[in-house]
Amino acid sequence: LVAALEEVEETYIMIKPDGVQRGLVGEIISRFEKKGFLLKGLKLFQCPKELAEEHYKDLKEKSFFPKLIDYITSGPVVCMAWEGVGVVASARKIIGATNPLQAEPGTIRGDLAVQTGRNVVHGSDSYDNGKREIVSGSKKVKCVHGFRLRHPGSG
Ligand code: RTP
Repeated sequence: LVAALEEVEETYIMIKPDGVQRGLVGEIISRFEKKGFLLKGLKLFQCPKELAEEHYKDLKEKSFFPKLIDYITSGPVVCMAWEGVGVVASARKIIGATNPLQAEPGTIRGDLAVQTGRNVVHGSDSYDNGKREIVSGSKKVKCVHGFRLRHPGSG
């Protein structure tokens, strides 16, 4: 477990249309920056329906799936790749529970949202899904990767 926590990982974070429309982009980016993670790529992007369906393909059978696709495609999203030790699990903690009313105060959803269907941000739930989402982003969206930042203190 300790070894896993020390591994440098990447995760895919997406500010959803309500986050962009409500002017929360700076606030959300700031929370990841202040924690000490590295922003590796960023793009403002209008997600086409097909890519939204691919991104949420695991939820295809859910009754809320059509609404979810309408929501995600309702305006531009901000696609980002963030790098750091343990960033996948840590980002999920920073984001908070899926239902913002159950998310702890201090988390993004706990502080900034009230509805599950308007929960302002997405974070990959595993390292593998992060890779898949970043690759799908960079291939189809050209949203992330392609440059590296130096870690603080690496000289
Ligand atoms: P995300 O993928 O967006 O980071 O969210 P999550 O892992 O916390 O939650 P997940 O179960 O993967 O659901 C993805 C998104 O679907 C919407 N949702 N609506 N009952 C509902 O109406 C409902 N349940 C989920 C939310 O926008 C959720 O973030």
